[in-house]
Amino acid sequence: MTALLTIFVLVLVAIAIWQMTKIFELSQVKAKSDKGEVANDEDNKYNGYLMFAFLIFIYGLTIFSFWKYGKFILPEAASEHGGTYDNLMLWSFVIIFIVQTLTQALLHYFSYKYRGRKGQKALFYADNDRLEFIWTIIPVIVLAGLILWGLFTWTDIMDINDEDDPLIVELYAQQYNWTARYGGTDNVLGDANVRMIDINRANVLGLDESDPNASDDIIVKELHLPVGRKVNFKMRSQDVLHSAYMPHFRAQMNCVPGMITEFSFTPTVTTAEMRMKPEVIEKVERTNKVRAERAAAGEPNSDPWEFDYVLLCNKICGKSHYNMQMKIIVESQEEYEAWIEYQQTFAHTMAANN
Ligand SMILES: [Cu+2]
Repeated sequence: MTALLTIFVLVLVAIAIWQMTKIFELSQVKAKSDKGEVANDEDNKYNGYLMFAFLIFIYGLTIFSFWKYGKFILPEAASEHGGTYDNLMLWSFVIIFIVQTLTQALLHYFSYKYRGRKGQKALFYADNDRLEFIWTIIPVIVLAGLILWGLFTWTDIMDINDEDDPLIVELYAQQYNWTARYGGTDNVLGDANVRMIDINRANVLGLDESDPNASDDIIVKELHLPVGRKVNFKMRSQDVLHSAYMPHFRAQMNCVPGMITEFSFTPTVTTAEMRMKPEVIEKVERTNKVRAERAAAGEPNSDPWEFDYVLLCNKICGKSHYNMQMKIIVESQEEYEAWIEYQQTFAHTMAANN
């Protein structure tokens, strides 16, 4: 890697020297004659056509990207607020796309139309009130609309309250893994602080043993969520800034050392249901094809893959940041209860380690 970078830097230095020599040469010939160096009508026409060629190139690139990379977008949102969020995003992109397509066409067309021609003098246009009014008022209305819509959506999504009896789950981030904690039968998380972490006794999250709410807390390495029930997440970080990112639920919240941040959502699609969606089936097939090729070549990371929701870290928090993840399973209420029943409580873990 270092060798590659050194070669890259040397190539760049060589290009810089070559360019500088060219500039020096050009500055020398200027004095001799300015006949051959000034663009004539033929040159300008040629450049005008090149403008059109470039326009076709960027449109072509856009179509190519849609065709080639369109399949990499996330599947349909698996949370209650996800649809509203996706809608806002879709409309913002549609507007940007239309404006960009039109303005690029106009920009390149006018560059051609008003190319340099002998004897042609540019028209000086001081101002036009009506034109300026139109190109000011349209963006004002569109942008104000998008911002207001965004603000309402944001307020709606970020309204974290304890109505509808939400499930309380703590997401604990540290370099480089996630731990989840459930409130247990009382659905209340016990107090915790990094200063109370006791690795020897497996008190990995620093729970306060004297807090009665802590004894029935359940600490796990795999997040199980019952479908249709609101979940209030409380995030903590042990060391540096992390970010809890659950892309399929359109959720992300920073985890900041020394404070508790919150996010709330209601999962609407179970893992099993998600695995049956055509776009997910296609993605799994595509990925496993690549993995089969890797396996045939004897390369690592080639085990067949099955779709699962994930919690990822979305802040570059160190060298293994890329692999900081936890599996999320959305299931029926019964399946969730059956699972949680078999998890050890904090009091049990402490008793076992005493
Ligand atoms: Cu991280």
